[in-house]
Amino acid sequence: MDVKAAVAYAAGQPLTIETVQLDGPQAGEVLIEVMATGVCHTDAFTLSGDDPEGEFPAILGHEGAGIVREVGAGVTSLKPGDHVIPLYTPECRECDYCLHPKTNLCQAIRSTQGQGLMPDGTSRFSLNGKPLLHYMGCSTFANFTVLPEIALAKVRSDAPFDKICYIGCGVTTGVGAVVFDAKVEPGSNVVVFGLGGIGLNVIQGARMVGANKIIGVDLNESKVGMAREFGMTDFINPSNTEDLIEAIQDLTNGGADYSFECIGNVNTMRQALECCHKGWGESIIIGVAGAGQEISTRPFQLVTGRVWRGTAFGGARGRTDVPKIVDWYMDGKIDIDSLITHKMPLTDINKAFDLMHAGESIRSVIEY
Ligand code: NAD
Ligand code: DAO
Ligand code: ZN
Ligand code: ZN
Repeated sequence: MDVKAAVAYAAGQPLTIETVQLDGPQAGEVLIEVMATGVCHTDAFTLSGDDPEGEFPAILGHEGAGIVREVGAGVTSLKPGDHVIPLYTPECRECDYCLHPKTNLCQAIRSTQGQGLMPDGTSRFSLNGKPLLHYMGCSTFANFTVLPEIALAKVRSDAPFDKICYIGCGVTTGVGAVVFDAKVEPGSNVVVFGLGGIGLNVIQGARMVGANKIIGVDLNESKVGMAREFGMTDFINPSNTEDLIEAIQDLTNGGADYSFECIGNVNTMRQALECCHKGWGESIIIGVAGAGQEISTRPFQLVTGRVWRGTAFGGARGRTDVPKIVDWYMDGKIDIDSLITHKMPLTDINKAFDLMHAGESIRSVIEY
């Protein structure tokens, strides 16, 4: 079938709106109509050329929501009409990773997904007979896409697509890091480095679980108002603060119980570890640093009980946890609406990247 897509032909170039061809679902696959998609920093990272896994030409986008239109042979858990959120971290419920209680990193389709291909090693998208690559297994910058059944979370049908698409990445990454990975206990003191689309979701996750202090750290003071609305209790601008670690220790009676790095900067990753409480503080890296960058600290920081760890997709097992997060949104436990600062049609998608680079948006959503 013909579908409308924003094609990334090469790193560093704007996306081009094209009519491309999409083959129907093979065995174990599902055709969905994408109703809305967020534009995330990771799309921009790949488009910039800094992503070592980034391959072109490709159809980017990984933060979508849509409706099942056709299922391939053997698909049992989904049917046409079901509402779904694509999962760049699938959940097969059978691989060693899915069966291990400590990870959400299902590996069932990892190698082909990393190459921009479906599990059978081919692409469903093409233009003038030449294949176009899939992206993060999702390719939501097209109004129809095909995914494996294990990479779709079935969600309730009364949830608005233009909001729940954000659960496909940013919301789940931030809220999930608090709830599923760190498992922050009520009364904990939490520090959040970076008050962007991820950090704000960490803040509302921390508020939801009953954290005590939620301290935000950012260089940009314009982020403060929204962060307070989401639950931030204290704010520190490192550029006005002589000793950031000491300032955090003063506010938290010795250090954070949990810190979250939501920037992707190796220097703030170090600060996030070192602001943790001696003996038990845990620092969780969410930000993705540039290719080839390395983190460092004095090993004594770890010897004395601080813990350094990271999270992908908030530790969520997508088919199991994403429907729960949709319920949290529909029950008013988390706010998504205020974070969707811009909406536009696919034809304006390059504006979404411009707004992101200018720091003017939290999330832009494309509605098909
Ligand atoms: P964003 O640009 O919206 O927010 C980053 C914030 O950090 C901004 O408010 C900025 O002012 C602030 N900042 C920048 N440099 C700073 C510094 N030196 N000190 C203090 N504050 C600083 O980005 P985002 O969309 O929130 O994404 C954050 C990171 O999370 C990115 O690296 C992204 O790739 C990553 N990410 C990770 C996952 C995952 O699963 N681990 C998923 C999605 C996104
Ligand atoms: O299983 O080896 C693996 C890779 C899992 C990829 C997880 C992606 C994590 C963060 C990238 C940013 C997401 C938008
Ligand atoms: Zn698996
Ligand atoms: Zn993302």
